[in-house]
Amino acid sequence: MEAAAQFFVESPDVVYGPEAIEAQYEYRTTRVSREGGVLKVHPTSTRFTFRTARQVPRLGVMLVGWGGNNGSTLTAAVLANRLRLSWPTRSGRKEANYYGSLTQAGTVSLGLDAEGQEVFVPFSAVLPMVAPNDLVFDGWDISSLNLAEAMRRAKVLDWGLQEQLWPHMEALRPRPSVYIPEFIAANQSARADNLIPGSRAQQLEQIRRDIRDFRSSAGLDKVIVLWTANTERFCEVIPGLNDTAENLLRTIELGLEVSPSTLFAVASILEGCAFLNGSPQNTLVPGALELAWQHRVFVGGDDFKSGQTKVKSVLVDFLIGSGLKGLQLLGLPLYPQTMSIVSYNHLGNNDGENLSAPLQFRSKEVSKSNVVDDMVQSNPVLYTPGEEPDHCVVIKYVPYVGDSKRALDEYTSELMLGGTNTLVLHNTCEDSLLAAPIMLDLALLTELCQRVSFCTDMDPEPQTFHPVLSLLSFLFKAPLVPPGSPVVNALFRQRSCIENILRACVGLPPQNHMLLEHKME
Ligand code: NAI
Ligand code: DG6
Repeated sequence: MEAAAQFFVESPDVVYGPEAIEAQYEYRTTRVSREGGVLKVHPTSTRFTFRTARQVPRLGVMLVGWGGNNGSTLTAAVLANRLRLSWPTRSGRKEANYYGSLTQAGTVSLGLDAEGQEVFVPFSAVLPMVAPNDLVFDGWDISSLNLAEAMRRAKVLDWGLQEQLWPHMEALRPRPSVYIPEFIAANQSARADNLIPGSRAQQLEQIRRDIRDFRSSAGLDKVIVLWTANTERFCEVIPGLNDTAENLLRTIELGLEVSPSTLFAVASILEGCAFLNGSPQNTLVPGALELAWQHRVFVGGDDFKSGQTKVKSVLVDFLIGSGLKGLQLLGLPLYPQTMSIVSYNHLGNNDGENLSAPLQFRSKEVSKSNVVDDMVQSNPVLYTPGEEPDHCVVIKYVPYVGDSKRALDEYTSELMLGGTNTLVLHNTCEDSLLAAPIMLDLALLTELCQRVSFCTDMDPEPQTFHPVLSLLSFLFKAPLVPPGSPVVNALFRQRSCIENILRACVGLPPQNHMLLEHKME
């Protein structure tokens, strides 16, 4: 099936062939060297050829934790859109949509029209992408409830929508999964009634069989596996155990310590399926990353960046970015010099209950806290090396509020001449309705990246993106990046990365927001 092309780039550098779009692209950047205390900046240019296969596959997504709030909500959202459902609520009739999805509800500016006005198209129109309504879902859960019952347990969707979805979701039943009690909170044990028996090696084989079975029985071209199961505790990286691909595979063979999420990552990689980790724990241990590298399979993580952290990665960028502007003007550290960030939230869903255990909370605390690091490090004038803002993260479990998470944030920064600048935010939202569109974007963008290859004038051998798919950083709290690559948390830098790489694939220059056309007489 071919996605409708909604625009064409008319340029000698871009060829729309029957199988692929090929674009010649000049990547202009800079290289910086330090010479005798002076920074020397050298503009550089590399010629790329991007090739994007136009045929979109029939794509299957397997969710680990399918019967959870996120899993059932994403499945419901795609069904509701596919069936064009609408339902009454006390504030009027609502219709299914994909709000919150960058690819489906975000736009890209193509340029100015004859009247000097910007022309926007949806992200999904830039390159051929799988249509979300065409996705096929399957997955695993340690809880045996079918997806209709899981949707009811989640208490996320309006009743009128649940009623319409029920017959469509009732037939969907999660496959049995791997339960190792010590990795998730003890309060989860009552759910665990749908388990794969046997040794770790047998469990790995079963997961691999499940993937193959889904691929063939649903007639799929591709499968992507997404972990949206409970947050696990971190696992220790131990030489000989999980530090290399060989050691990790031996560990599984011998039945030594491996987390369920790592087992799923290994199974996916061995089946040639991209694996994405939506939870904070270190699923992709060095051995799993090496395995992905060996098999040239995409992996991405960690921890969906949905609400509070998304705002944090905008606000801290704003605060520190504003400080940099003052410095450039006046040459003195003015605004803000130091800072404290306090993020509190309470929620009452099963995720909240699991996170009420100390080790699982710790995994989440780490991913929620690291998110300001790059912004702090980007401003060595405000922050000396090693200096950090005070940053405190609190999560409380309050069953009554269910999936409706409350997030309260306080940002305190210093103004010039001893002033204090305090910002306070209160956000209430259905947590899973924020997460579901992010899961969708992860699957669609990962699949698109699988169809992109490129070569350069220096290296004519076609290659694909690095198996650690850092292009997905916009969607993760603690983005995984290839070794030695800078981690970017600032939200709009992350968005620009996706936008500009997609533009490059159709031979368009990076979005520069200069609008010079409107700055001339
Ligand atoms: P949930 O608790 O409702 O769902 C998790 C599901 O995973 C449950 O149905 C549980 O039975 C199942 N499960 C646990 N261990 C499993 C295993 N080994 N194999 C298969 N299934 C297993 O949680 P929710 O709200 O759906 O969140 C899922 C994950 O996404 C959590 O780790 C959460 O921290 C993370 N997350 C959620 C965000 C949100 O906004 N909702 C944002 C960022 C991350
Ligand atoms: C409480 O913090 C539960 C968590 O699972 C979060 O809801 C989730 O990680 C989303 O966090 P954030 O910071 O992106 O809103």
